[in-house]
Amino acid sequence: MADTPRQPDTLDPLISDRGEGGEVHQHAADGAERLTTAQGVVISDNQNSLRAGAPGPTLLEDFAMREKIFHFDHERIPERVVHARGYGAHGTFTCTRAMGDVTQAAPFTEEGKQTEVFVRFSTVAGSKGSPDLPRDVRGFAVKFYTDRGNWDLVGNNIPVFFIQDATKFPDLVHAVKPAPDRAFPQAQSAHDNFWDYITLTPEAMHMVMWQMSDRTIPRSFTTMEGFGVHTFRFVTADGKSTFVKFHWKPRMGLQSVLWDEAVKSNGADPDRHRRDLWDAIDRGDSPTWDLGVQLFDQDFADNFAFDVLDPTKLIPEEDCPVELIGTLQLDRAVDNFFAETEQVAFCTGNVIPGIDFTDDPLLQGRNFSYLDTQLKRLGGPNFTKLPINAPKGCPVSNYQQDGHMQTANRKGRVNYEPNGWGEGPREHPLEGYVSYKAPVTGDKVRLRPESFADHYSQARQFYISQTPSEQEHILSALVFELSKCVEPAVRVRMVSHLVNIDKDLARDACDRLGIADLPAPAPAAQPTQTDIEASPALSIQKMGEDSFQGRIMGVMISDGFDGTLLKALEQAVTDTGAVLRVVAPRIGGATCSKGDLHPVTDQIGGAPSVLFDAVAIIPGDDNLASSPAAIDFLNDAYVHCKFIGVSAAADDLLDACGLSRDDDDGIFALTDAVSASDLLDACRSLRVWDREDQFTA
Ligand code: HDE
Repeated sequence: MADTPRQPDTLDPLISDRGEGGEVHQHAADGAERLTTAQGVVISDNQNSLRAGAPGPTLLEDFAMREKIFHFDHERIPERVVHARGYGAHGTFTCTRAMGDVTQAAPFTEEGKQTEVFVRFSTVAGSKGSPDLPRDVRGFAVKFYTDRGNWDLVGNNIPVFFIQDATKFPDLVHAVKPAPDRAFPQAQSAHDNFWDYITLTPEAMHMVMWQMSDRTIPRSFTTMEGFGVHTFRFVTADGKSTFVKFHWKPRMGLQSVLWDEAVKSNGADPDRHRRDLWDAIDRGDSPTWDLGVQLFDQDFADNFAFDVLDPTKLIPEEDCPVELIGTLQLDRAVDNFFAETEQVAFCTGNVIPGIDFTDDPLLQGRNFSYLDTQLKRLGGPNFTKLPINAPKGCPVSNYQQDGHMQTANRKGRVNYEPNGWGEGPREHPLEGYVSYKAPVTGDKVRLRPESFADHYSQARQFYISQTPSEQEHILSALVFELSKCVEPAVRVRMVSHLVNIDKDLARDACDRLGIADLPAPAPAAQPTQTDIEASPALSIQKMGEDSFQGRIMGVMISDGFDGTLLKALEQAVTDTGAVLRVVAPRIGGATCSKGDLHPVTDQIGGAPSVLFDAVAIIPGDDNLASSPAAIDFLNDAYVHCKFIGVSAAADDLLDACGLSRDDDDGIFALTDAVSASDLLDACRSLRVWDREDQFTA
């Protein structure tokens, strides 16, 4: 639990007295902690710089002021070139199935073994201060502090990537980031440069379908999956290799928000995702994911319809099951955001015995990029000495020395190896990391393998695996994004790719974009496999968790509300393991019909219903029917397909929104404890998707 913040009125008072010239001095009482310079000199006055006379010119010799401002001037470090906006937490990985038969990797050697971890979630395109809910891929990077060294699994919440070769990455990122002349749009792909690049890059089409789906607007970090993306190798101590793909499965189940919610949420609470994680840990909820692996051998790889080294392809769970081998629990927020979340340095090259790379060309390029970028960002080669990056589970001993901010040079004269002084560490051929002996042959060429050439079949598979509601979301996302493109040719080019993915989708896109004729299909290196089967595991709605646990119910009340009913609702919410937030016209509280003041968590204007998973409305004397914020609260909850509980006193507000509790299965009459628990029961299915049928695009 977080420390209780100190109340302002308990701050140590400064004692004020007057100097000989009548000037006021303030100082702390004896025993209070002293403020010092970085050199340890106690500071006498932190409010006034040293001046020649008062008022008078400030003196250069004021070393305390110069040091303070010098340090402040250098507080910022370069933000990450991608994934700048992120949020981290500490936790534990627990092995639930020993994997010694396929890997010697330390976290998996025995059931029950625990390994400390640090996880950083992120968006990709936005800068450090951008909002949490743009349409964007999310990073899901995990640092395992194992007893055989640090292993970083630097993944995303989408199992495939836009490109097949690392050398294309700078172009992709330039295209999605704000244009260099106008410096907008921020944290968005809805612009010409992105779609211009993407439509000239057919290999991106599979990922684009994921990007246009609800996967890129997750409800929270805690309701998204994570994927290692590349095929890696598990390797045993005697050198046997098994291919492996990593999956993180959220215990809360998959859940996303609607685009309109995301847009409004970014205004109402741009920190929504980080706040959600912080609050969940603070409540003691310990967000949890299972680690799953898809294991397969060369034979499977040779017979699989796509190349397992192609990062734009996935292996459907139906073809190769995901086996659960451990759990990740986040239970400790950072003490300091900068020291930990900002300075954490993930490197795909950080592997341990038992984990090895494959020839996936994206992975190979990443292995260069991550180490390189940390040097720029953290200012020198000694970032591994920062506590968040230093191994915790094993000793570190080598002859690396000096460099910026060195804190751990060896003692004595020996700084090389081998040495005849009989001192210092030596390599160990058996315990040390030995690369898998993968055979390598071939000409030195710049050539994409033919087995990477099918760019549309898995894009199609993803689309046909979605529910009609999810397909509609993909279509409207495409229409939204392409409508932001000023250049008509870019829109047409994208539709020509959609023709290769799904003709109906392409036709609907034409219709909604106002493109008169369906364009010819984009030239395809390989034709789309039209017989490809759906994979239900790719759909969020099909994989929903059927639980309201950890979700947030927002109840709107006003003075004179029914206190007994609110209590009943509160109980039902608590019984479900959910959280209740109480919204009222005034933050100071609302008085129930019996005259008792009830605390509230949010004021109506600052808590639109987009911030909640379901809502209830229990008005009092003020029926809220003439409050624009209350009308928006209910209207939005309705169009965002949320479950709604209403007391009889909410009838006028329902009227004001043109709604009635009789014609919607998702609107519940709240009268007593039973109806409150019925509402919470219904909330398990999270959304009333049928409601979408009545809305037109
Ligand atoms: Fe990254 N990526 N990436 N990436 N990536 C970075 O490293 C890069 C890729 C991912 O929370 C950078 O420390 C290249 C795939 C995450 O600190 C940089 C390529 C996947 C994070 C970099 C890729 C990722 C990064 C920027 C194409 C999913 C945030 C800051 C070959 C498997 C880690 C940094 C954190 C960060 C390079 C593609 C995930 C520049 C060259 C594919 C989660 O090194």
